[in-house]
Amino acid sequence: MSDDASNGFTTDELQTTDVHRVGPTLPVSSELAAGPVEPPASTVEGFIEAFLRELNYGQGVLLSRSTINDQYLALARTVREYLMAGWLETGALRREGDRKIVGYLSAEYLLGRQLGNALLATNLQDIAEEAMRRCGIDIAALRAQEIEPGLGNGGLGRLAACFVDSLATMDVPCIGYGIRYEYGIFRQTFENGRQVEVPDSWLALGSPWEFPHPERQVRVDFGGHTEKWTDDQGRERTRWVPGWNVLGIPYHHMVPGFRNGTVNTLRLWSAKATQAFDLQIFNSGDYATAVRAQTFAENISKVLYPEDSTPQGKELRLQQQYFFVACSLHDFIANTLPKDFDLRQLPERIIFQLNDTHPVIAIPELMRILVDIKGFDWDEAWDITRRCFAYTCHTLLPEALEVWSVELLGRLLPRHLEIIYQINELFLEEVRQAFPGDEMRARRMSIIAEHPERSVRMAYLATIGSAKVNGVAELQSQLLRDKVLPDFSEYEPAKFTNVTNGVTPRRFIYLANRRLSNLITDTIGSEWVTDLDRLRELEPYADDAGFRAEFAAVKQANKERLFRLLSVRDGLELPQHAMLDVLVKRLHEYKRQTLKLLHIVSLYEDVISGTVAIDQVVPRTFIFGAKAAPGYHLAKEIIFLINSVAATINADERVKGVLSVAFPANYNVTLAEKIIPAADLSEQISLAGKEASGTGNMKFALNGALTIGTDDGANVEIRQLVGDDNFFLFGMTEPEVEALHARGYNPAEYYESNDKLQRTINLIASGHFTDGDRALSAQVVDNLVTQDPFMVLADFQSYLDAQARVDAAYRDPERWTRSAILNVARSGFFSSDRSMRDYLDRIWLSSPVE
Ligand code: 26V
Repeated sequence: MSDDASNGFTTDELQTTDVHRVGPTLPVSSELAAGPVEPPASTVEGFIEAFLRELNYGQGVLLSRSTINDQYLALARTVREYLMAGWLETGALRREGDRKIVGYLSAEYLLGRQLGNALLATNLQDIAEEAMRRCGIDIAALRAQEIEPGLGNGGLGRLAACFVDSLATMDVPCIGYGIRYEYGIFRQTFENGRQVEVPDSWLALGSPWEFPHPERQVRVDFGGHTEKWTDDQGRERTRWVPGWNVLGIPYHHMVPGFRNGTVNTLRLWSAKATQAFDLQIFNSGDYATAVRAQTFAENISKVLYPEDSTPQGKELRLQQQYFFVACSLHDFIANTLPKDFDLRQLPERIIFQLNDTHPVIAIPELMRILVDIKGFDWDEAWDITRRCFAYTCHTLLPEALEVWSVELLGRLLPRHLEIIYQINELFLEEVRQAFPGDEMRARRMSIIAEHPERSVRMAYLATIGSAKVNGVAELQSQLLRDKVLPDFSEYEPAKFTNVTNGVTPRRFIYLANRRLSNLITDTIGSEWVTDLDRLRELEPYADDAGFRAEFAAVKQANKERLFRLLSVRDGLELPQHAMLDVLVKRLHEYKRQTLKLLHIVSLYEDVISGTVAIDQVVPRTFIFGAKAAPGYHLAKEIIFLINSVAATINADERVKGVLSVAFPANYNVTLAEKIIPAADLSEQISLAGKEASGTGNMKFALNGALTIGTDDGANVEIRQLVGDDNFFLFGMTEPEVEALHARGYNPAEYYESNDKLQRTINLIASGHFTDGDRALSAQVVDNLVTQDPFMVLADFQSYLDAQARVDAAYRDPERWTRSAILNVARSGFFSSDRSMRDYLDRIWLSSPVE
């Protein structure tokens, strides 16, 4: 990017790439060609014609010679055509209008499969199915061909995907910015019960949903040093003299709204070596080094980091963060804003929402653009910058808060480090003025931490540089204010707010649960799809025996669909009529998969020890789904133990058909869409005060599962809405957890004093599930009995008691179904459309627009 001085404050000197602008701009309608951008006719015949054209002329094959993959690609491109006019139009309206745009900055987007969603958005499901049938193709086989873009780890990435869906559906202008990882979250396989990671080559068979734009490349600098210089007005300025650079190539994805014609854009950046860089080395004759250098540059977007809780301080990760942020800011300022845009108006045109701290380097980057390149005075630049950003914090775990060592940051981004120091100095001056003599406070609030090494606290930088800071559920937002950022919330209380997470009903009800959708629509009409509060109208039907029977039949059919899938996919044969008890989420100690395991083993132990007769046990099938970060040793031991317990219980004739455990490998969005609609019981059992929100919990409730859960994250709000009678609460509250910590928690006391707990743990420790090899369960067992950092043993009895209440409720099918219906009817609040309205009202429109 150019670093020359400028007099004006407009966008034009950032115009360093090859974007070709046609001007003066024509009205959108006259720019749309009559031919190819006009969607094919929305008839079966029109669809077949477009499909065959794609197959023949796009894919280059005849139908009779085509593979399933050919057919899938042609089908995807056909559906794309129907979205194209809307996409072009939406883009033009965004550029020409003066509405404030949301720039969602997220290192992760866990999108899930695209075909079904595109068919849904265009209302082409039935037409496409019939068209394929007439071509002799089973559309289900084509759907199954798609590898989901798994460009995220879990909740945070999936939330970003739900949010962009809602914004498009609500016709809010939004550009989602992120990274086009060549490899997304790893594919999980099990070998002898142990997790083995396989690279996720999601691009291998072609990627019909993305549009590369190499001509819109952006250069991103790294390294080097800074220099002072004096401009022609005699002001001392700084310029960054970078050491190396890479190119960012944008890949565009369509984000269609639900049948409203709006198609927003997701812009994902891919790294490429710069030519200049190559040539220099190639010319020196060192071919091998040149190729290595190229690989080095392209490594930046090669792979998603699969850790989602403990920052490793990896250099490549910081490179990823700056890479996509620099590309995105540049893209917006130079290519999206009009050429002569007055940057003093920037906060009126854009709000960059920071999805956790991963994109926070955008704050000093915007300062650098404004001060170093555009020649703004610091104060004015800072005033603009602070109004362009808002920050969402997604965690409460102290170890998940990102910090970057000053050494690394200064080496990779020397100018940004200077800017951060300057921001910090001026901010701490303000704090000292507000709290004279309170030097400890200033030290606590410093962006720079001194121990264990000098480093930059990204959450502090985000808070200081943003107009608003939000948590993702009521409880977490409160704890954020009280425990994580107390000094900041005391200093600027109005900055802090809550926006409870939500999920998109399009994917997680309509697409995932067609049977339930049809039942709901037949009962209350179809408005609920974009107005989820309408689900309330189902409440009276909870007391209608006929409706309950239909509802129960939907659940049963979903279970059977799941079992068919698990049989083919994983070779699992599960009983048809058992309670489906589901725990699916990333594997983490705080989420307490081990607590679920103890419950299962205790039920099993009751039977094999003769304490409980088998015919007294409510039949249950337990489903686990969980990936562990590859470097998270204990999490991987827990996975092995779950698989060991599953193998033993499933093979034991004494509990056959009554207790079954399934752990299908590679839990992802695609599998979630099959599991969640089939679930009876949703397990949300984190230690209170640890799960920021959870979003799986919402998906289950909306699909008619009852929750057994702690008072944590959004569980609190789910329980308040569905009512205590329809939610199984257990465990300590967050203040009780704190109090126990303060007293000194000793898990051994619980082990010693609870006979059932002791028998359960002893059975695991005995090697019963590990072919007699005690060592194979020792790490998990020892950790529980001696450390138990997330107080599994302390909540064990309460959990068992709640599970007994679950059994009692399940024995009464009418009562259970009634509760399940009320869960659906009362969970409309958890639509991500509502979350988006909250962001709009409380955060994005907080500065004047329109
Ligand atoms: C953190 C880190 C730390 C550095 C290493 C790489 C990495 C990658 C991702 C993250 C994000 C962790 C935070 C997160 O995923 N939080 C989850 O956000 C969900 C959406 O708000 C929320 O429902 C979950 O409760 C919360 O755990």
